[in-house]
Amino acid sequence: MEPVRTIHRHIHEQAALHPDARGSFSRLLGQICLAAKVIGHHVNRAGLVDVLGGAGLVNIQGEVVQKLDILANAAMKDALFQSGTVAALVSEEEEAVIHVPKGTEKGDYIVHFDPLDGSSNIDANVSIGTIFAIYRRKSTGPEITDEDIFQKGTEIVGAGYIVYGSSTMLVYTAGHGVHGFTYDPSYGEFLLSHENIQLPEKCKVVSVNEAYSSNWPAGITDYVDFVKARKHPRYKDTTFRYIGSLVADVHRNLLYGGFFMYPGTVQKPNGKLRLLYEALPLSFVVEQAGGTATTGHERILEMTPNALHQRVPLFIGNRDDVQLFLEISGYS
Ligand code: FDP
Repeated sequence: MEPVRTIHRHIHEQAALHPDARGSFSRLLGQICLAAKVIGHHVNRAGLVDVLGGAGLVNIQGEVVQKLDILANAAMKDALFQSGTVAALVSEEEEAVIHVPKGTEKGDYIVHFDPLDGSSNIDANVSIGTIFAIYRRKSTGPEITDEDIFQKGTEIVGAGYIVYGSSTMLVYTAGHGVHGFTYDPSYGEFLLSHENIQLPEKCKVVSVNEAYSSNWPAGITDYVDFVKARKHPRYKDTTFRYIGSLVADVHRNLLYGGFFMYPGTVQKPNGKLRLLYEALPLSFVVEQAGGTATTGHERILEMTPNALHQRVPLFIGNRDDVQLFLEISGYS
């Protein structure tokens, strides 16, 4: 029988790579696993209990809030506060920085998260996910400052996501490779299923919502047409697939090889995706897996964020495809 490797064992092995580790980062990751189990449980039971559909609210982004968004947000906050390791949180669902409640143990980490990405797909049973990035607090005073919240992606100490799909899978990196764990309901544990994920060389999939193509800035269509022509050796067997759940699109491309784009449009030059809890964590994961991510002008991980819910155009995936995109679109 194959030895069973749980995520908790893996986290402890990774912690051993940092001789000065005091266990709080491991505790934090452990609590994200707990939140993933709670959210996964509710996602799997959606339809059986009253958690599907809108909550009758609109969030700070002007988007309809789903009941599962609220539930996932609460699960992440509860789990992270219980860890006693966080100094502050940023969530897609909340307008302002979330401070640690009075009487709760504080720690040194700042966590940015999107509790349920792709939530407009929930009612159709399409894969959705949770995305997170972890930073170490910079300031030393009693108050959380902008310096703590608006760090560059190069300062990330851990990032990952959970996909609730045909199974629930947690993918994370703490800077030593990208590792994937599949939830085994009979053990109640995430078990190592994808060790050291590397982006495959080939470009199996290009993902983009072409509905916006008439409003794209010049150059984007040139690249998309170049792929469709299927003349370049990279694109002879490439297919277009767009789930419309960022986390699921990026996860599929990470496993199959590919390139995801969400460009800005003439009306919305920064596109739709959010820097802090969508683009930055996924860019960190994809870079760790050998890929890259850019706005078309700047490496995502080197951007200095200036607002909690800031949006950015995102071009993420295999290095060769990002390079070809930059050349053909004329962005480089
Ligand atoms: P959703 O609105 O369903 O939460 O940023 C949110 C997001 O989904 C991404 O997960 C997804 O990639 C994108 O929006 C889809 O937007 P479009 O429908 O405009 O393509």
